[in-house]
Amino acid sequence: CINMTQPNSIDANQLRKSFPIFEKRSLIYLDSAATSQKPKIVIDAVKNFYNEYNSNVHRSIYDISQEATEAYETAREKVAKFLNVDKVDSIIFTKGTTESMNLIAYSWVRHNLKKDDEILITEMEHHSNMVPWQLACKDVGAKLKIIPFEFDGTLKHPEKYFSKRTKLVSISHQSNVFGTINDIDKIINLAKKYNAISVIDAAQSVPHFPVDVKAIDCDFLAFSGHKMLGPTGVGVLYGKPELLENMNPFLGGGEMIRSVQLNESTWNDIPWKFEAGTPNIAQAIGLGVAVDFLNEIGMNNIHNYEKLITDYALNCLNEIDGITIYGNPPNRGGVITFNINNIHSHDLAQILNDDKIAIRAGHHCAQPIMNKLNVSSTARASFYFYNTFDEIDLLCKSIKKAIKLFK
Ligand code: 7TS
Repeated sequence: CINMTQPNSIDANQLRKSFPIFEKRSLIYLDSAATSQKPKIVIDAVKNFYNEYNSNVHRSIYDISQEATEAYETAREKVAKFLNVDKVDSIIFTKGTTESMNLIAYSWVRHNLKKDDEILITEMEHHSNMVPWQLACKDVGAKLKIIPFEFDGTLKHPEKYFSKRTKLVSISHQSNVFGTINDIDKIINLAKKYNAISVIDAAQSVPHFPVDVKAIDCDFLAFSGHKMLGPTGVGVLYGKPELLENMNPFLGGGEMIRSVQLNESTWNDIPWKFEAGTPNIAQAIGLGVAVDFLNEIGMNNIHNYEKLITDYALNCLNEIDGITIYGNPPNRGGVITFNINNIHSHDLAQILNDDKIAIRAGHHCAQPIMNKLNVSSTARASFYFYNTFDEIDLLCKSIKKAIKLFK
């Protein structure tokens, strides 16, 4: 492998010390696209909530309930600031990207689309940015149109797929298979030109590089807390306030109402109109602390470091005989999907696991990509700022060992 030194802005070995899991076990964790590891301060924030001020939010005047409400709403403010969003009430806490997409599909699409309208997605979407639209299209008689990907993992001429019937376009900011950072500015501009709503699946982008919602000016943006150092069970839907205000609620129940009579009800203001029931309080507070941690490191530093470690990994992996790396997008993040000749990805993952290396094997919730690549499954290594260049060397060494075993 070529010699590369780490930039001074990120010291992965030092940062790893903030993550208890790396202290407790020998682990080369290369599956951060599935979920990231959690720093101690996030785990402690969740623990402290339950130990010290566990109570429900938005409903009681006693001290700990006020504290819980304040911490929960502060987390929302932190997320808004992180995204450069002025209006905090445009940040809705959901369970994750999947729920955020379903919220749009139920509360916007099913009320605004009719027969023969079109929703536009791409062929490289995660199932959670595909299936909710399939279901909604079926319900309203709309059509789902697909922008195909090229084998280099990019999208060519997306403008060809827009029409005056396009009412919503939803696209991943960064692919969880190819690592492609898609040109969302182009897509959002096309959406504006065609008067369509733009939705950004930011599950793989917000954790890894600065995302300025004001600058990109999309209508909706969704991501998951657990991929950005936060707990599972909390995610975000950003929506333009004027859209959210005119949308019907998604789930009905407590919290989301203003008044309830026996036969009808009125709705709370945004964002609470979309947060029915007791929310994931500890998790949202944990996400706020994760945002603090990311800010401290600096999203630009994270992005630059991941670019270096990904280039390094690509160089090392490309030297391996019999490897196929899927996609070669010019603008990419830290996700590399590949196969090794004559070794099933599950067998490879098993052998790597013996060396304490965690990679993902399977379809990565993107079966249409696998179908087009004509494979049933692939191996995937994905990186975060806590991965070291040494770990990449060990990954390549372990893959070479697997090749020898299967000879
Ligand atoms: N969108 C993208 C681009 C994703 O990568 C994922 C999860 C989701 C949406 C769904 O997120 P969730 O938190 O609601 O589940 N991606 C992966 C993955 O690549 N491996 O495991 C989960």
